Amino acid sequence: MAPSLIEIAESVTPVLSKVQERSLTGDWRDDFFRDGYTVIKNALSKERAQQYQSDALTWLESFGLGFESQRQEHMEKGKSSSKLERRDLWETDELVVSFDTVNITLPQSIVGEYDSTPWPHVDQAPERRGLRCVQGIVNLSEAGPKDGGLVVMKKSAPLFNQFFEETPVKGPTPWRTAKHEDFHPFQEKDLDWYRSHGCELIKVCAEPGDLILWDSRQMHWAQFGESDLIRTIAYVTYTPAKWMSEKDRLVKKDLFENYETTTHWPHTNLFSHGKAKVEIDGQEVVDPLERNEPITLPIKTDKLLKLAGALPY
Ligand SMILES: O=C(O)CCC(=O)C(=O)O
Ligand SMILES: [Fe+2]
Repeated sequence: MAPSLIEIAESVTPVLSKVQERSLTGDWRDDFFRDGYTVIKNALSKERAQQYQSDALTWLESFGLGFESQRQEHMEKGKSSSKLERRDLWETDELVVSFDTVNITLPQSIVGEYDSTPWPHVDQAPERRGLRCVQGIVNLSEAGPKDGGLVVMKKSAPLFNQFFEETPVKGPTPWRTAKHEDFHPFQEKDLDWYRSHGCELIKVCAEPGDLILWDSRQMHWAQFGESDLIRTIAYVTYTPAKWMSEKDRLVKKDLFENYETTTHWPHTNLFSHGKAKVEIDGQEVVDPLERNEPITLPIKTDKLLKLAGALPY
């Protein structure tokens, strides 16, 4: 039987004591450390979030696949003014950012019935102990109770070690080869284990412009919506640049220069997703609609290059 535990190469050991041993701060961090997730209201103004959503949908239209005609009737409306809020989780400004995706989930009225089976998982390898990554969703559309959105097992993150000690990973772990080192899928019975340890499932509700943060050790999944709304979000994660080895920085620099996406992790677990593929005449080929560079090229400021790992701090 294949070994189940993998060697996680961490040439740079994150220093987390300051973050983990913090006393109460009276802000969103208290909720985050207690519950394993939090929603920061108005990280972006609603107007700005809606503009980003509009840009994302314009991008989708650019493939000319017929989405243009359906767009207008599904667009959200609503206006409010709000302030930009920025707080620090890692107590440093020297951060690196993930190259993750924008998620545009079209409603069933456009794409037909979803396969909406829950897929509870964590995005941190069981061998990687402690708080190492905090995932983020910048919400660009409404996420109400009936809209698509994130589901979390509240308070599960701090039970990560205990769970894997009591339930060691056995047998082959094929997902580890799927361009993602940091992932573990759960089984139905595992939800009961967490529930019996005081956790509960929460559908995270948020408005356009809100930032959802969750610990990568927290059980979660994306739930499809029943509404007619186009779920539009950006996955954004930041971690301290000093956690990234020079070897990983060079991998990241290469991914950046080739406009590639990778995983939720900014400083490690850097795998290219490769080109989008389609099947033509029974052959898997690069999608003819795949682009080698984005329509809008990034403005390569010093700050951006450092966040991308292309320049060291
Ligand atoms: O889209 C979501 O709500 C969560 C998807 C997910 O599992 C993730 O981003 O790690
Ligand atoms: Fe996930």
